[in-house]
Amino acid sequence: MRIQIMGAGALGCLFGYFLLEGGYDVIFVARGKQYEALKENGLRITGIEEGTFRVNAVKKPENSDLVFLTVKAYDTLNAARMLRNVKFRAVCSLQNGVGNEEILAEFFENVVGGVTTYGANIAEPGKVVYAGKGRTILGNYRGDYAEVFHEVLSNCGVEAEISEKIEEKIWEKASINAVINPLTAICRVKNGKIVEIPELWELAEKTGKECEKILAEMGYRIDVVGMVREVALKTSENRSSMLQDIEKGRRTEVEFINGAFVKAGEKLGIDPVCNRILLKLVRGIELGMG
Ligand code: KPL
Repeated sequence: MRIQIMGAGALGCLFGYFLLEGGYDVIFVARGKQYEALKENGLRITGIEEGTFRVNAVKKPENSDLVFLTVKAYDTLNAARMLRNVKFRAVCSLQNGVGNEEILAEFFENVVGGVTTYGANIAEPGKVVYAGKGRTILGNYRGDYAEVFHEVLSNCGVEAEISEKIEEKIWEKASINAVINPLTAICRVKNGKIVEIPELWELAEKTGKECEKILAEMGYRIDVVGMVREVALKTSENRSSMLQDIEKGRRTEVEFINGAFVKAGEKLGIDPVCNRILLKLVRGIELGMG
């Protein structure tokens, strides 16, 4: 079976590696230096597991059976437009943020929503650090392919769960990111420091409670504060994806994370003070980078 990783960055390469280990024919769609490095030297994995692999790296998507989408949320529309030109049966998003599946569902019949807390960093182009084992949850957003993606991951030793409430799980993951990511990105600290530094934990709790309130209004009862604590401790040595983006001078996904809570809060009559401040601070850093 041919499986395509659309967006072979840190997380995309980690899942691509799992798929290679599971014996699948994997296509890595990447760009820039990452593409060059993957093509020239293959994929190097270090951290929890190690190995070097020759990989099929391409710049544009090709025909395949399945697609895992791991591009940044602000690139989803662009990726969907590129994928429209090739043939595949179904796409599964493993992205951060809210709204990706909605965009995909406008283009494709079989869309699986997914969230994962696996941690991965790019040490240098083509070299990915497998930093933390996580949980992966999949669910049908449009069509009926969640079971197929689940079986593929199981065959690779990646334990995933299937949820009938994938939208709730996407918001749940976004709430964890809404707390950990901007605080680590603004203060330039690893995830564990959120719990360790009292000043940061105070802000984490306030933001987490605000997310809980917004989610409750949407009908989701989620212990955001408890989950943030658990994930920050489990991935304590990880640099959040937003911190990595800021360190590399790249745009972040803050608008699809805190921005989504700001929009939802305003719509539901809850003033999203913490999310708005974090959104504006991260936007300030992004714009200040020039
Ligand atoms: O999803 C993550 C991210 O960095 O985007 C967490 C779970 C916070 C791990 O770093």
